[in-house]
Amino acid sequence: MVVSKEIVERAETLRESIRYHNERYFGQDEPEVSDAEYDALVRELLALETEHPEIVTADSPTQRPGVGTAPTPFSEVRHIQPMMSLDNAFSRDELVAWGQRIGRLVTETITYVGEPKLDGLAISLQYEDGKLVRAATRGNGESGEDVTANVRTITDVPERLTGRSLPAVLEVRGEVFMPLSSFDELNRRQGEAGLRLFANPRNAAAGALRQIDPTVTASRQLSLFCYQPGAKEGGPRLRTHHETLEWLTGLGFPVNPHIEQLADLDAVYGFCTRMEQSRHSLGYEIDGAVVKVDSLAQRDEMGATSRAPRWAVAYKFPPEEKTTVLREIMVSIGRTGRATPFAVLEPVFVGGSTVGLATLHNEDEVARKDVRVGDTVIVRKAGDVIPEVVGPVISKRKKGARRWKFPVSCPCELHQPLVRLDGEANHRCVSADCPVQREQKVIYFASRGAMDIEGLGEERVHQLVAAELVQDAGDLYSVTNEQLVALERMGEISARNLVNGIEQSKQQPLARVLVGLGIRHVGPTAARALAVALGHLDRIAGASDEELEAVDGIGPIIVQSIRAWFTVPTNRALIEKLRSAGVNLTGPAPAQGPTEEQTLVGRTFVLTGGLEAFTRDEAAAAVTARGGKITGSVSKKTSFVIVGENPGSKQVRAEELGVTQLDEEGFQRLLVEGPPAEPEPERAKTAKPKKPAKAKTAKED
Ligand code: D41
Repeated sequence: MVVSKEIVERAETLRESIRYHNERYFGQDEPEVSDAEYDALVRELLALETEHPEIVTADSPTQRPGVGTAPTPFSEVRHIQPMMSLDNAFSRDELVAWGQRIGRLVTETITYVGEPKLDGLAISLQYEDGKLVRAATRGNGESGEDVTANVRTITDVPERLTGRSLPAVLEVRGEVFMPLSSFDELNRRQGEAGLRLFANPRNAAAGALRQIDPTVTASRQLSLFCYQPGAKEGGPRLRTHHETLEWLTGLGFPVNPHIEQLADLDAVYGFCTRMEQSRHSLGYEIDGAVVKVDSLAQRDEMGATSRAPRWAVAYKFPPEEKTTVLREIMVSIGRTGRATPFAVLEPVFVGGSTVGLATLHNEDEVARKDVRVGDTVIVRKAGDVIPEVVGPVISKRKKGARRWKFPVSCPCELHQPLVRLDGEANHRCVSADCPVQREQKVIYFASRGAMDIEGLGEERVHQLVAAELVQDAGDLYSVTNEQLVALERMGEISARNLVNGIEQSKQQPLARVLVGLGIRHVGPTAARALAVALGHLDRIAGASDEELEAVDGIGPIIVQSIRAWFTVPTNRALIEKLRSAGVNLTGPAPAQGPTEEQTLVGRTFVLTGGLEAFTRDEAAAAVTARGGKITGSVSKKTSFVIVGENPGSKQVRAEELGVTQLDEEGFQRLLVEGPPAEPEPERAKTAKPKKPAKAKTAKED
């Protein structure tokens, strides 16, 4: 049967838009269509291809694993025994403290077992009468997903156990991972087929395990190492962990050959450092070492907390550092005109993703680090998320490399002067007309901590401003569907979604509008307090200093800043635009305000010095509301130290340990915008700053 031209063409159109949305979703983390709309495209294509198999092309997204998968096609299984997690230690001190703590819980001397900590996915394998009956992911520890069919394709996983006296029921835990050779091979194939590359082996392994089609999992070449029996009925009596591992080996389970018995804490630390030194020669990724008490009787005595056993600890390697070449130092202009220097790097894979850009904070920071264009520099991920240049490798400096000078004018087309006022750390572009500032203001207005307008990210705003459709946030509300469709890379669906997103944002509570206005020092906390206390934007604008200062958490500096903002004519004009567009200007936020996005999970903060817009409690509340933690003292574990006025010894400590410091503005940004998205490797490769904000500075300045 000959397939009509229309069908062939329709299929190709669908493929093109699916690829496009994949790129938005995965590559840029900025989807333009809802999941439902995306699914509809995939379903239509699948239907066409199923009906006419001859039109399937090798590069069709349907041939790509993962596309069209329902959110979770795997059924949930409860683990017979919960799969606990691991407590962490980040330094020799913390490791020793752990050893001493558990030493007090038992009378006999403790011996240990050290294991490489694989950076993969924990899995539970269940055997009945020696036969594999089920495999499940760890999930939340209580229950995971049934991935039996896929796990059966992993050649390391024994289908049948060998040896005598097999337990009737045996559950074994281990880590599924993707060896680097498989990872490289997979990305080579992905690249050849013009498909998205995986950012790291762990993501690739996770993707491979969650395939609908087990033959795809099989082609991804996963591996397994086991480390722990769970539920067990029958089998030998075991007294130690090393005996247990030998027994598991005898049954046919793969056990990591680098596991060692260790006599004391010195030996434990020695093992950890050896592992760190050999981490890049193992053929798979590890992110630390797991240290466990060997004696099972002692383990029983020590017991567990609600989440983790006391008898084991994960020693996490310090953040990985790599060297690369600093190609260029450029300056980006923020919404307040602040000029931030940043490094353009030869892209380098570090801390789990490719880094091409890194902030250099301000002039003094560049001078302190003395990084120069052309230098070989050390790069790492601060707080596990923010790329950072640690410093230059002086021995590799080229002759004639010159100290960097802060550019004298703004990189925007107006080239207005950048000035650094006395007593300030930052340069600012003082022009009220600076188009880059305007653009940044609109980006901030639309960002998720402010008006949260779906589909309106940096790229889109840039397009809108460049097309002169938008000068300030108020103009967003008069942009029409027709105007949007005329833009490049903007389809009908995207345009419609964007118009809807903008329309919906009119209903956002006053506190979000206030944040979106970008008044200095008025972040989410102050904004909410103002909205609750005064109830309408006009009342805030018209309030006396006394009235404003009477609001909880609002001090003279914020009052002054609010005052200053409302006197600027363009700001007043913005408010009038918002008003006539019908944007909600009344408060307060519903008593049970929107819960914050959990953008700071796993990050630890320490506060030092006074902040303008927050009391200590408010700053702490802002962090914890987003899933982060506040602690009292700085350690290597600390992700960020927030440095206010007159900071104390904690800042010194942060300096010593190389913990990233954030000033109040940086902290506000982190709260509103969340940690920066990780660039995908193929995007970062170009490392071309896409915004004019990051336009090249005149080096000859
Ligand atoms: O290599 C690993 N990633 C690893 C993970 C390991 N070698 N041992 C582990 N041991 C445990 C306990 C002590 C709780 C049985 C683990 C994990 N747990 C683990 N993996 C993911 C969450 C917990």
